[in-house]
Amino acid sequence: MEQKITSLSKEKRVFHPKEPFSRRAHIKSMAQYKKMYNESIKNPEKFWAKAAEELYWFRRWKEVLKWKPPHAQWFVKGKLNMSYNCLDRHLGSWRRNKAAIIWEGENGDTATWTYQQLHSQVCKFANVLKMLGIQKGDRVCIYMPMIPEIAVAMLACARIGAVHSIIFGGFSSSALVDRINDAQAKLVVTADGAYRRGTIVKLKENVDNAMADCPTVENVVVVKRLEQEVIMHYGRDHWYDELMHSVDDVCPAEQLDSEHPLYILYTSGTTGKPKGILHTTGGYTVMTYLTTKYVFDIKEEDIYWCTADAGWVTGHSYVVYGPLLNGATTVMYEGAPNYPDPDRFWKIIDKYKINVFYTAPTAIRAFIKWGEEWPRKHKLDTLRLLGTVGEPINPEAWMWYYKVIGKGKCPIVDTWWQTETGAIMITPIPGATPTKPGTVTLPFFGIVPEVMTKEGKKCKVNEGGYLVITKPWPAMLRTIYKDDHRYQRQYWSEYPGIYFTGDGARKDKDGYFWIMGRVDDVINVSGHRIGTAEVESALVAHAKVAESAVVGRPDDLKGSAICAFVTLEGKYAPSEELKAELKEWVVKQIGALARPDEIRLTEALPKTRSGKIMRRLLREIATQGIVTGDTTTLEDFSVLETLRDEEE
Ligand code: 7RM
Repeated sequence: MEQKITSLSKEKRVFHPKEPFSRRAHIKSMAQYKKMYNESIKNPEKFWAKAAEELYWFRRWKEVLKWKPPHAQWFVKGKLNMSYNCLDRHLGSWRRNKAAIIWEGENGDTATWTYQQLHSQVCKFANVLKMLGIQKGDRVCIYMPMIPEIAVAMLACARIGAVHSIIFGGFSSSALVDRINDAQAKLVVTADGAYRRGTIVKLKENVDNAMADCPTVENVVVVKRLEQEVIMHYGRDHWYDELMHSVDDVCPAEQLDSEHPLYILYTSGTTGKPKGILHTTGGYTVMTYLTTKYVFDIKEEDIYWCTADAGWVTGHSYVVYGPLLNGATTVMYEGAPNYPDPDRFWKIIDKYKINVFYTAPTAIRAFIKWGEEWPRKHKLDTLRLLGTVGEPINPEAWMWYYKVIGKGKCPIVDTWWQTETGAIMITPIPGATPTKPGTVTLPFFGIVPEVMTKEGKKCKVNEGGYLVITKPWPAMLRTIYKDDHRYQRQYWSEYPGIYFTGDGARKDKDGYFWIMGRVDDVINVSGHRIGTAEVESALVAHAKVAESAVVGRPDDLKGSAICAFVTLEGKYAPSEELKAELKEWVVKQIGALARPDEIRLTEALPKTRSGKIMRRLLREIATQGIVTGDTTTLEDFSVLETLRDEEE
């Protein structure tokens, strides 16, 4: 059977970086990018060593890379500390008085923390952790809202060599139980609650419910965020503020081995129990530092905002670690994008004069649905660079972002990476790379991706296949926590010595990568394998469509039939005529092969907390009418009810 993925996309638009942007950028031209890239892959060890020298090491490494596939060690025998590099390194200069974190709560509370202030808090909390018996290597679970204290908790762990495991604040107690037990965490840091869409999320209550089944947890530290009565369990629970009063602000950063674990972050596999992705210190520090610098083109005076929650890898690498390593000012926002109104993000951008803005396609599609009038009410004139991550961005959403938010003058960096890769892997460099809507363009320095056939041959130009990474990179995951077999099977068994991403992709004539969606989601229509992204993009390009998710349903004749779930833009009503129109539209846009057999107009799509569409659940609905698989990572359960109701 044919194994390549058939590409149907016809996108042709190209946008060049504007001269004033390029002139001031770290990397100013394609020629410079190409020269640096070629050098970086000719001698990656030299390239990464040079980057590492921009950071502080207690002891220099002996060897840049030790690669025994599939296990890598980076900056072997080097000693460093992430927290030292994020904080102490800046205190010797004027940056000690620079804003490290600007925070806005959903309820309008605000706070600005300088590097010096953040350093003091981190040192104090590191002392608190030690006082509560946390030692180097112990696991600490963090279950908190987006408040500055979450960064304090992360950096305090990193300071003493404790391994943090952040669990997204939207997860339930049962998700907490699984993750805490897998990591054998000794301590939980939480808050009495969080604000979300004007209501209260009872974080502490969820922790309490989990505790009966978490025998390894000895202490729970509770940050006071709300005026909520919570039950404090004597001997186990402690108020953060009280503990912070009882310690001083001197805590030398542990000199940690480069391969000392920094954090575990659980991601749900398509099936089975969540995988604890393990990241270590040296390589991750170097690569999040360098990608932030070049991809977001960070300038000393920039105010940078990544909207991700810290419970997602994007929050780890590009809200906290990457920006602080660069001495940048990072903005944190606690709440929802549409609270109290759908222009909250645009208000925040104007209020803090944000320069660099990084968000997800799911958010952009929601803004489109809510209407242009919301961003139009705001100036947005401080923005100079936009970014996106998390899913393929449909060209229509890209164009909207470019025109309505960027006013046609901000480059867009569409960054491809994964929890497993730790840092951005394929991305435009904003002052250099001409962009095209819908492509993640070219590899970052030192990264060698490829598109391969099932048999391990390089695909031809525009031939869809499997996206792989052929060389180790500094921020790569080291293993799946306590399950190295699964690590080897999951990522390294498809092609020996080559990292399997699980994404489908093609490379165009310019060498640009186009992500076609997860290979698990590929639909086989009459022997042609079709990626979800292109059919969805064709639907989203229709004026009445806000969002769509396409799945395959078994079909006797064709193998799979295409079933498209579609949400309409606010002002349009569902009808049979519209369904027929959409089917014809797809045929016109990309061809008869992709004609949806069925269109289901729906109010909402099921998504993960980071906004990724859960096609697996839609597949179950399209096939069996009900969902039987795991739904712990689903953001909003009512969506499943709606999908079922709409069917009747
Ligand atoms: C950072 C993050 C990883 C998966 C990945 C892709 C998809 C991420 C893009 C993208 C197209 C992008 N980590 N993905 N970025 N697809 N274009 N720019 O999202 O572990 O949560 O997810 O997300 O399928 O494999 S993640």
